[in-house]
Amino acid sequence: SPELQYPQRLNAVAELFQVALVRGWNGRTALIGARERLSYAELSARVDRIAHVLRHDLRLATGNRVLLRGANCPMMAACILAVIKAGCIAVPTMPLLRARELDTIAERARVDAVLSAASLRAEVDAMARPGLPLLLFDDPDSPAGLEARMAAHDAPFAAPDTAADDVCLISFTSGTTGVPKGTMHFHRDLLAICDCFPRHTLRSRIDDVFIGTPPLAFTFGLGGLLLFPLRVGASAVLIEKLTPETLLKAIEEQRATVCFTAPTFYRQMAQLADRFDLSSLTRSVSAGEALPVATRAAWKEASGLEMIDGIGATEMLHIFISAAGADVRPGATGKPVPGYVACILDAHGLPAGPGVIGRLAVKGPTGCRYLDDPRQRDYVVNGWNITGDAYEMDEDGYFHYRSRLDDMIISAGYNIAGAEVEEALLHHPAVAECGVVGRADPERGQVVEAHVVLKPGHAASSDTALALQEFVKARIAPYKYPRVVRFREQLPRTETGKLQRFKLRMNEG
Ligand code: 3UK
Repeated sequence: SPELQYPQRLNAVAELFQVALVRGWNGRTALIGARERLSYAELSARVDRIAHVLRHDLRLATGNRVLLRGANCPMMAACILAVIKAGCIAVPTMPLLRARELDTIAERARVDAVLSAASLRAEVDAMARPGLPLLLFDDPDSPAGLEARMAAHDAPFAAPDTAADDVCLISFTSGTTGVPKGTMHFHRDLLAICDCFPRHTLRSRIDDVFIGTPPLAFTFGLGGLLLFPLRVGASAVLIEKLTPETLLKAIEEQRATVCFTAPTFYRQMAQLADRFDLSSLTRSVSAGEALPVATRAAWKEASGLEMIDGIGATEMLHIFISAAGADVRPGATGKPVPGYVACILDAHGLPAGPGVIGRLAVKGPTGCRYLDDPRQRDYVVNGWNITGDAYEMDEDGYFHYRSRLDDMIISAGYNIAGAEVEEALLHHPAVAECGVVGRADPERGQVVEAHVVLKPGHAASSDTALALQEFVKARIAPYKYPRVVRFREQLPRTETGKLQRFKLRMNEG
């Protein structure tokens, strides 16, 4: 589409701030953190000063890679933007990663320097990389810290000349199994995601206040809590310590209008929502995992809002199938976001019509470019990105999630999608959360096993287990019911809110 054409020479961050300047947004609020609030002009000046430090003090060159580490806050946001504006490549990492995981990333991405929040330096110090330049931020009293060095430089900073298809971001997948995969994205990709989902589906506006949970190191958060708001002159609230309660409180206090988080967070918030004023919210976006109809209904009941479900992937940078408002069909993720096309591939790798469960394949302005990884040839086939999800299309072109391809449970010859059993269980009044996996079984190959967290006041007894089994049998085809029910205090999840099914299968977490 014509609006996705960008100049051949492009720096995505310079472009965002240039547009902000020309449109007169400089006095508007860009970022709201716990301790500070930055206007577009202030954020732009800070980004420029940090870029000077990177090029001048750290002597970084165009294309050098900078590992970033910090919780969601304005300074972390400014650092990511500065690395990109400096013509370098941002390699953001999740705050909870440990030294060994950081080492793997530093090695695979061949990073040239590290920018870290002072509070998270312990794991950086423990990395086995002597001589790797390290600069700490949020450490204002240290004479060697980033803030002290910034004081020696003035805005403006002129971005070095880069091509629209120069890499500016290497984002690592959370990877539930195996070595993490680095995905490369171009300057133009950062603008393209702003001009697809938020423009056509979310319909972001200048007076929006974005808020939510995904880390900026996760592309869901980088888009939703930084790039999308900056693209339209809106503001973003960045919160370091998040619980369902603190997010609800922040929505109320900041009068947030757009919320980004994962399904389980919405489910937990729904239970507490009556104590907060959520009248400012006009859209809530759910991504990261399949959105159960029961969760959609609970959040609608609590907030009055019809959620915007969207499937995205680190490989694709952001959301590519979604639906909002009157287009929502509960149970379906939606239709391809304008700019993207999608289809279902059958067992022979051919496009399948409605009613066939197959591999989801997508194409659009963004796509998978793994960093030196043989799995590239599995993800991109004939120009289609194969996300690893089993999906089904209906007669009206809506895409329905079924399961991760490698999580499909095969029991006594039947294919059973764990998500369908989870969906059924979530409608039971005693169930707070659940995860359904296949457990190896000598007779059936696999049996369906449910891991259930009960709501307060319900007993983890064999009677409850039986009641849940009967409940599922009455809602969906009886052969899908969980033959094994295990009660847990909580479910193992990643920092991005995804259930770690492999831990359920190993009975961990
Ligand atoms: C799953 C969903 C059903 C799906 C992401 C929005 O989650 C993101 O990226 P990841 O690389 O994981 C990708 C995989 O997660 N998934 C995500 N959203 C949905 N499944 N319904 C959904 N709505 O298996 C996908 O292949 O961690 C999400 C934006 C940016 C992202 N990186």
